[in-house]
Amino acid sequence: MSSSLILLLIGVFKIASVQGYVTYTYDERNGKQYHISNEHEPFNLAKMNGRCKEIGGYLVEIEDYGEYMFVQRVINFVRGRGPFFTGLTDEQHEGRFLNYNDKTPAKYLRWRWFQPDNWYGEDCVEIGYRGSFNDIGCEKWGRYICEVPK
Ligand SMILES: [Ca+2]
Ligand SMILES: [Ca+2]
Repeated sequence: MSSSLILLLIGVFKIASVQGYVTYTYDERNGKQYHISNEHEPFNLAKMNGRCKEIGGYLVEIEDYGEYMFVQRVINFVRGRGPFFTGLTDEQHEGRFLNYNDKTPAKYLRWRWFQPDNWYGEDCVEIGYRGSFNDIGCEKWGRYICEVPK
């Protein structure tokens, strides 16, 4: 099987990268681009969402299973060290996860076993390379995922 066919099957296409990011696009499904930051650095919701805005997007908001699967595949494809931060946070109200950018409620949650556990007050959400979500401290080091709509 050719590598291009494999890529087609998993639906992950790397396109020209934005500086500082590894960039993937999908779609026939939603046409969105996903940019994963290259640097491992202390996370900060406002700062990272602001950086996503600079490239026309916002911190990733996973809306359904299809998008979840795509983002998980991108993370597996990148293979770098995580955690990979999303735009979800429950910093305003414990246990109620909202998208940081527009404060809308999470539409799709797929927690890892025994998560979210709010361990020592974890209010941000990461996606691991094995998929599924974990609440994690918002100040932890990691990379973040921007979503850029059409
Ligand atoms: Ca929490
Ligand atoms: Ca946790």
